[in-house]
Amino acid sequence: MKKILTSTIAIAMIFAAFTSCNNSGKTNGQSGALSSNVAEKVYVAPGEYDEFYAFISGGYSGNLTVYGLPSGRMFKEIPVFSQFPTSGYGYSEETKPMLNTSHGFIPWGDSHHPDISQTAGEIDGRFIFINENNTPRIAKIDLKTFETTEIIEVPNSAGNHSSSFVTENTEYVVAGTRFSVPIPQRDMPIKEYKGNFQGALSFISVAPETGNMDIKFQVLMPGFNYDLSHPGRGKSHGWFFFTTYNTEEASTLLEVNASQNDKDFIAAVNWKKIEEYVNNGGGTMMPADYAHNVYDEHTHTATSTMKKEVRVVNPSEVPGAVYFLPTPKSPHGCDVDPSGEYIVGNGKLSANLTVHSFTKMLAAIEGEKFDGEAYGIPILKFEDVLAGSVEQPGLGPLHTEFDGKGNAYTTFFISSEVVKWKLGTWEVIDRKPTYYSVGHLTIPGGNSGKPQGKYMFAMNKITKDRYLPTGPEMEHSAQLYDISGDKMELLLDFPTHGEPHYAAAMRADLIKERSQKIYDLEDNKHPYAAKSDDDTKVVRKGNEVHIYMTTIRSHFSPDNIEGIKLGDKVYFHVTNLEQDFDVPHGFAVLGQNTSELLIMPGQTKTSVWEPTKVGVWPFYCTDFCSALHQEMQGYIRVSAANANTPLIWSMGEDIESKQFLKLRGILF
Ligand code: RUQ
Ligand code: CUA
Repeated sequence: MKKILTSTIAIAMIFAAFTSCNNSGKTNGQSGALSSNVAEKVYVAPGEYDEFYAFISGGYSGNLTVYGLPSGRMFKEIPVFSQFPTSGYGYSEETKPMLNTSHGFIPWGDSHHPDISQTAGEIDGRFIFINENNTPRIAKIDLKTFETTEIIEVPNSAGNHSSSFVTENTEYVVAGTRFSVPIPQRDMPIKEYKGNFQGALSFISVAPETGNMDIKFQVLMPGFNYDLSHPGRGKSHGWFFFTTYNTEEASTLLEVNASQNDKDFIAAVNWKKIEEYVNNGGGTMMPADYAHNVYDEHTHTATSTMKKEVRVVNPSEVPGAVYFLPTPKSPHGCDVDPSGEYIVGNGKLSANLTVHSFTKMLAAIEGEKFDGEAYGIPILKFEDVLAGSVEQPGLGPLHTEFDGKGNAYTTFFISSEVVKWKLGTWEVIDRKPTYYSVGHLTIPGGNSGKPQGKYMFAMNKITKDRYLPTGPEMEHSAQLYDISGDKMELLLDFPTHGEPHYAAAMRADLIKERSQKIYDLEDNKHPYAAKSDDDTKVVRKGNEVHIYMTTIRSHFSPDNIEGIKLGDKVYFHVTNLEQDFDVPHGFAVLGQNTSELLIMPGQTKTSVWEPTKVGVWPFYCTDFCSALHQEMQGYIRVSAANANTPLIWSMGEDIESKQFLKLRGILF
């Protein structure tokens, strides 16, 4: 016990020492950290476009934010795992099923690592995937619409952290578990963790045309913590690498107990081999509940299906498919260089940065040079797989990215810096401080065979004095560096939203050209769509009232509704008839227990209202859509439960239609 306490104190002191020394290293505008032409490098003139899109994880916001580089301007927040009143995502009847899980409706998520789809090892800009850590899920966002179109829950997983990275043809999006758990879940003593808990690594197939996700198989690994992962590429395509910590299999006080072993492992998984085994009927179907939620662009509606079983594979069933590469010391990031030869294990507590060689790994496997095994999985010898190490590059390495020109960039949390070093010679070329305590970094095209290395941005955990204070909470700060030269040059600070665990970025052209402007009204297959004012109606079915409503600048149809009674459940099905780019309408009614709706051109969305008071209640458009936006309103009358107010609806009877059209013609 005494030993444990002493080492806790020692670790705490190291952290304290480095954290405090960071703080004194602060620069300010006057200290000349930036050269004078820096402003030009990030200035995007009004009306001009940024060169890159950056998709930055929102962490505990559960969402994904979109930025432009080099300007650092935020363009959008895409709701993924959290309800989002700004658009009604997770509130509208159509999108609520997206947040369904085997634990019921979950309004929040913890998003971590976005990754863009690839074709032949290059970023293709079709989809972006992101993981939810807390209630394990993987989401897919369609980059045509910037909408979340699919979410699949990952059973047998817990703390879905070594996710969501894609293989070089997007064959799979891979999701590894951070916490090992009893599989299947059961009631058992926590102290019996060791040898009984397991870690699931899930390979989720992505259909080439549609992008539809399906869990192809899960590899059930020993009960370690699988922290991060990356696919092999080029020569190592077909393999996937996962860092592990807590190979001690401790269930308590991990800060000490999971730091005992001198080396943990990188697990190398030959997924092609396991895929072949599975395609030949290998593996076992085990019962498991997990939700698969799919959004249909034609009905504008999501459906949630509960799946009942999943295929699991034990590594011992497929000899030669899984190996352990010893890696010092509780490695976090697991990063593979663009050629696929080097696998970097960012050992958080290690003095050096370890790089393994894929070629050497294959040779060691071939020669069967093992250093024992763990739960039947062969352990390779450290010296046999080591490509080299960067000696004392900094303290607390977390993540590494590559520029495609033979250089690597590693973040160091404790010494608060990004260090540039050379692949193959392992020499440090440059180092730049970050403000402060950097976690991830991103180079556009980072996780691919062809990084688009011009910029790199660091995502920092502590902001402190970088901006005007905003109370005790400051948004995290990203810092943009020009990496086109030998030395990195700091260009810009910009705030992010939530906690930016990783980001994926790419050249803008590919996404920009394919970006969808409207939803085709003709193509709207929503069962409650009203495609013109003539289709509008109000239908009562028992105590359910369905209002088929349309919006167009600048009225609702119908805009006067009577005959609703207390105890009714009122469905406003609102179709936006506009067919112009960027003309959404909104909808809100007084007293509704949900968010507003924001309806895109050609789309139908539904808000449910259960009125609790008798009266005449206004509804209005929440998005300033035209000069007559303030006129875009209506009334709905609610009578007592036993009243016999007839159900009637109307729009514009008291205005001459000619005069009305003229008015619209003049104004728009
Ligand atoms: S992990 S530092 Cu999800 Cu590094 Cu964020
Ligand atoms: Cu429609 Cu404001």
